[in-house]
Amino acid sequence: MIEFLLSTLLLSVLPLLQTSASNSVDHGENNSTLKQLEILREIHSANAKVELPTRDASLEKCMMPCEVTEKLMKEEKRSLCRNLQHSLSSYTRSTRKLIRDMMDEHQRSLEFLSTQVRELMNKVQSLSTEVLRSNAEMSSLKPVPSHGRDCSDIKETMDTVAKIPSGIYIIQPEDTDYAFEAFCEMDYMGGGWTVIQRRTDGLTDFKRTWTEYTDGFGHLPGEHWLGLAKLYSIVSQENTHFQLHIALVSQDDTTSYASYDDFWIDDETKFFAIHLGRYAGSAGDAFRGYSQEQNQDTAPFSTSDVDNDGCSPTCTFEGQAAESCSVRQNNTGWWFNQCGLSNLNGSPLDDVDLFPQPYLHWDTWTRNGVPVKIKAVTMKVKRVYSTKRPLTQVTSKDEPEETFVSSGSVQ
Ligand SMILES: [Ca+2]
Repeated sequence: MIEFLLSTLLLSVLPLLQTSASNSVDHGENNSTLKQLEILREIHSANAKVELPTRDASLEKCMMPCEVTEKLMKEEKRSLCRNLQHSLSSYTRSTRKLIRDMMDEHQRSLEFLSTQVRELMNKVQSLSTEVLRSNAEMSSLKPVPSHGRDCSDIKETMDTVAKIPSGIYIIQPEDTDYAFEAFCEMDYMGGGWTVIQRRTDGLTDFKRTWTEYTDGFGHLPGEHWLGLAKLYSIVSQENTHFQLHIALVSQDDTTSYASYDDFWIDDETKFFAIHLGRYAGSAGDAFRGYSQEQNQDTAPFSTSDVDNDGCSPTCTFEGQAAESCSVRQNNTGWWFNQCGLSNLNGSPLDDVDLFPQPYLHWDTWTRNGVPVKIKAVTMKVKRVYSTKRPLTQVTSKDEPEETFVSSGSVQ
């Protein structure tokens, strides 16, 4: 059977080989092809002579052709094997390289992730430490879980039991349906002071809108504005009136103060207009200034977005025309009146080189005729108990007393 197939194959290949050989002979190029052709001819003639033998006889008669065939097949097989081995080894090499590259890539990714995790762990650690430290620092500033109508009320009701410290307390003024936190100064001048404003380090932005000045902003233990709505609820309680105390610190660490024996504000429908009693102090009555044009008493509150400053159409501030006192003073809120001599909410102008003036204004506090540069201020209110003097008389302009002077005067 094999011989038959081989013979058939040779018959079909021979003409091609002959043609190829003749071409090669013509050019004298390929002797090996001729040899192969000779071998194949031999095989063919041998096969042609052979009548289909019996199995036993064929083994003997086919010795030569079979050997050649076997040789060719072996060579073919070896060639195939070599190719296969080559392909396999090449495939193995490329697969190994691919795996190596992937592992390297994974290793790099793992190292990157490890670094990330380490950095995150460090951050978490440092944040945890920070939180613990903050908690430890703030524990002394946590609001005391006691209620009073204001800091004076808390001082009176609690201080009879034990001395109470300054700090944040929860207060709920009379006739209000909500409680809020406020900083109470319990040591300063007899204690019981509700802080309504504090400036110390310039870290709180006082460039704020009407809503923010109404609601309050800042950090109660540090710089803050309690809020006009809360202030109104405190100072408008029945059968009370409040003293306002303004403590000032200059940039060269001298202190001064201004005090008003009565202080209240209107509600929001009247833009929280300020009402001041008689002045006492060492810093001068900057709220009223030196003339009626500078008088901020009874002035409504103004912000950059709610303008009640009385500049119509403009007024002069520091030698320049101003349409809005708030805008001219870096969008801060105050009881401006054309614009007046005080603004304790002032903040540094964005371009301080152009306007290097101090930003906290209490311009009746002067030295050598020049307003003192102020770096810190606290505004606070305290209940004043005097049943002898109704509010209408407190603001009277012709009732001098030992400490407080009548409205319009400047010390
Ligand atoms: Ca205006």
